Amino acid sequence: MAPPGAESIWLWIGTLGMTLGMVYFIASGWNLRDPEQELFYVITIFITAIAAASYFAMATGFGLTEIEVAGETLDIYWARYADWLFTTPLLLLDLALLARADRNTIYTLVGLDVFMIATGLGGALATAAVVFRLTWWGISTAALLFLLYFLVRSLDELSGGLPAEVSTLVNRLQNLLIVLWIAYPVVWLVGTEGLGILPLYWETAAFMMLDLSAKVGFGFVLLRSHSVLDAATDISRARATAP
Ligand SMILES: *C/C=C(C)/C=C/C=C(C)/C=C/C1=C(C)CCCC1(C)C
Repeated sequence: MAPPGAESIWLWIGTLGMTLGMVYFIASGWNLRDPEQELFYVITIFITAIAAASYFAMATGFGLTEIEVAGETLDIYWARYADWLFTTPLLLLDLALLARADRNTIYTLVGLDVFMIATGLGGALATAAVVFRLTWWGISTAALLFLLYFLVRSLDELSGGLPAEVSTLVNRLQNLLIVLWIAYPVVWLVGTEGLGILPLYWETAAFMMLDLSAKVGFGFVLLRSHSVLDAATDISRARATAP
């Protein structure tokens, strides 16, 4: 455990942003009675709750550790990975449920995702040599690229069977997810974990803005239209009652 430096300002903003997002989603889903729509709220509320707790842990120095690589001491916020390990599968679940993906598709997405975060953590904590850290980064990034390829392919197949407004929303969320998620390995690579071009202060700011967009922004786009969620959940009810 080490005290966080000047970057803690971004971690407090992250804590506040995630908490406000969570409160907003709780309030806007409060009177919902449809269990299928409720599920989207429950998942999205958990995403922001986990992230708020993780940001609080980082801001107060609990989520921070110091490791030594090639004679240099690095501040590593390990709590990020604990957060991402749970929140990224939940984000994929939100999108997969909206697109009515089958179980195998969901398991494959979650499996690739957990592998990606776990190997990313390997890269953050490996101390033997910088080249090994970068190798972990390469493995994790390969998993991300495969995950995104698989996601696009699966959603493309599914979108034909969805009402137009639902497939538009799936598409929008998918594009948002791709753009934001691809930025993570870039920030990591140029940041303190990788090549050390971007100082910890700005790296922390970049991850905070990405996290807020990928969680609160994503949740907002997903949940803002009840009529689309109605259409998304209606088809399953129609299917369930079909002979
Ligand atoms: C809310 C948090 C989100 C959406 C986090 C997403 C994180 C990633 C897509 C991280 C990917 C990484 C790699 C592909 C390479 C190595 C390091 C990581 C973990 C930053």
